[in-house]
Amino acid sequence: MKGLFITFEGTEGSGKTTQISLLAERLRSAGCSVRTMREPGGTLIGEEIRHTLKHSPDNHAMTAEAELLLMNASRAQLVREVIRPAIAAGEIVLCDRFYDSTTAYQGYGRQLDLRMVKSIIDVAVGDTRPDLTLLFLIPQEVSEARRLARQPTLALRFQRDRMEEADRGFFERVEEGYLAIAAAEPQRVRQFDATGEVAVTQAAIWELVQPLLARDKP
Ligand code: Z5A
Repeated sequence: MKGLFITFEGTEGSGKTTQISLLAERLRSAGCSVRTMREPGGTLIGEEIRHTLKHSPDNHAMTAEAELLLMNASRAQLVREVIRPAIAAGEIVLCDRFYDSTTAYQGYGRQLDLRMVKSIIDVAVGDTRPDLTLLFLIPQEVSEARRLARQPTLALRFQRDRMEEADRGFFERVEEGYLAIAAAEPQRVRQFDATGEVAVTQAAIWELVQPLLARDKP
């Protein structure tokens, strides 16, 4: 049986990580073989790239183009080393961010040419595309508050996060990008309000995922 590939998208602090772990637990209890991963990262090479992108003390001067290529270098490795083999083995792959993040953050947020962004993504992923993308929507203020709440933890580790240092206009453009992506591909990208209780979002996600599980059954 061919596996399933589900991606999770949205702005910072929208609850993706929390929900991935709950969904993985539920799927495993239902007897499914599940693989969870995050972008950028998910492989040894990808995690090194993640550090460079986010936390390296020397990354202040990174250009938007370098950022675009590094995100997709990490992705090219993850797709070939982990995602494709897992799908081929019939596993359910849950990925915290995938190429829609690049369109939203580097395309809309950094305002790089969208056609160029798309062509780089195409190189990184080839025909590996998600079966379903869950887009978590939360208001900017909630996202900002959750971002600020973890600053002390980062400071304790003597870390900073370059990606989170962008201004409000950047995050507003990211949100606009996500809405444009969802409007262009409503079948694949299912958006929902993620401001409610964790259990409410969890139930909404299960409604969307469950039909896909039955898909391959006779
Ligand atoms: N990026 C990019 O620019 N281009 C790309 O192509 C890719 C990524 C792939 C990755 O950051 C950064 O890279 C990201 C986009 C960029 N940057 N920015 N800026 P990351 O991997 O470190 O983090 P993230 O993906 O942005 O996720 P996150 O901020 O860690 O949040 P989350 O996973 O969506 O949420 P969470 O960790 O589950 O929850 C956040 C907090 O809220 C936590 O304390 C929870 O307990 C709480 N929470 C969760 N759900 C709820 C509800 N329902 N109510 C109340 N509180 C809740």
